[in-house]
Amino acid sequence: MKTEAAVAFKAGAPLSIETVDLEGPKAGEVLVEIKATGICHTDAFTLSGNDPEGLFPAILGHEGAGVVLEVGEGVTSLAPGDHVIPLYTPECRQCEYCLHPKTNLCQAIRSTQGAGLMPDGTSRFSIGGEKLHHYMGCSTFANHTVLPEIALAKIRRDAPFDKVCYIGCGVTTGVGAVVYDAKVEPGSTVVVFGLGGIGLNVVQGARMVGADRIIGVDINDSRRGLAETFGMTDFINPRGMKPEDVAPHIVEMTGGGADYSFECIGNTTTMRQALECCHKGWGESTIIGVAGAGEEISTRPFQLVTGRVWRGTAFGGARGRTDVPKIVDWYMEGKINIDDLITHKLSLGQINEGFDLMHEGESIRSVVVY
Ligand code: NAD
Ligand code: DAO
Ligand code: ZN
Repeated sequence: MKTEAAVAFKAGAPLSIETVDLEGPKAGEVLVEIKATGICHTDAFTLSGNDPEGLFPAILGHEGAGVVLEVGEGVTSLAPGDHVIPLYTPECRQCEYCLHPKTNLCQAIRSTQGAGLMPDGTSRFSIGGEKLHHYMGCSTFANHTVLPEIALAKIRRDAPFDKVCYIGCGVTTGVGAVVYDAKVEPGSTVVVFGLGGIGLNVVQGARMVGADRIIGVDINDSRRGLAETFGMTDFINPRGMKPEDVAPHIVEMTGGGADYSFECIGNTTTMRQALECCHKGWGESTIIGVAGAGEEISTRPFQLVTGRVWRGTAFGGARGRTDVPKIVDWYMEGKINIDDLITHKLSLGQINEGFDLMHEGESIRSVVVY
């Protein structure tokens, strides 16, 4: 079939709106009509050319929601008409990783997904006979896409696509990091570095589980008001502070340090601050932000010897097919707020404006509605 897509022909160039060819689903695969997709920093990172694993030409996008149109041979858990959210972290429920209680990093299709291909080693997308790579196994910047069955979460039909698409990455990553990975307890003191599309979801996750104090750290003062409506109790703008003074300042204002901190920027200096603002003996810091290729983190090992814990999370520790439908329920029940984080709605033809808004710090989330 033919479908409309925003194609990334090469790094550093704007996306190009094209009519592309899409082959139907093979065994174990599903054809999905994407109804809406968020534009995330990871798409921009890959498009910039700084992603060492970035492949071109490709159809980017990994934060979508849509409807199943057709299923391939052997697909049992989905049928035409089902509403779904694509999963860049699949859940096969059979691999060594899925069967281990401590990780959500299903490896069933890891190697082909990383190579921009479907599990059989081929692509379903092409243009003028030239192969186009899939992206993060999702390619939601196409109106129609094909995914493995294990990379689709079936969700309730009354959930609005233009909101719940954000659960495909940002919401789940932020809320999930609090709930599934760090397992923040009621009454905790939580520090969130970076109040963007991920950090604001950490803030609301911390509020949801009953944290007493939620301290936000951001160099952009305009993030303060929105963060307060999501549960932030204290705000720090570190501009003008020496980098080495940020953690001691937080330790002092919390009377000993954070129970939990989250780095939601992707900056190795703030990763160190996030660890070192944690409470001696028990404070845990979770890295969510993705640093540039080749960058390294550092701290004095005594920080760890004296009981602080440094960890990281991908997709909020969520097992997509199991947990994403629950997060959709939390949204529909009013337990989490997505509407106020979606600051811009665009058509596919406006997708490059969405990247501009992100780079200018003007948007929290732009959503393309097909
Ligand atoms: P964003 O740009 O929306 O938010 C970043 C925020 O950090 C902004 O508000 C900015 O003002 C603030 N900031 C920048 N430099 C700062 C500094 N030195 N000190 C304090 N604040 C600073 O980005 P986002 O969409 O929220 O993504 C955050 C990070 O999370 C990115 O690195 C992204 O790639 C990563 N991410 C990780 C996962 C995962 O599974 N681990 C998933 C999605 C995104
Ligand atoms: O299993 O080795 C693996 C890779 C898992 C990929 C997880 C990526 C999470 C961070 C990237 C940001 C996603 C938007
Ligand atoms: Zn698995």
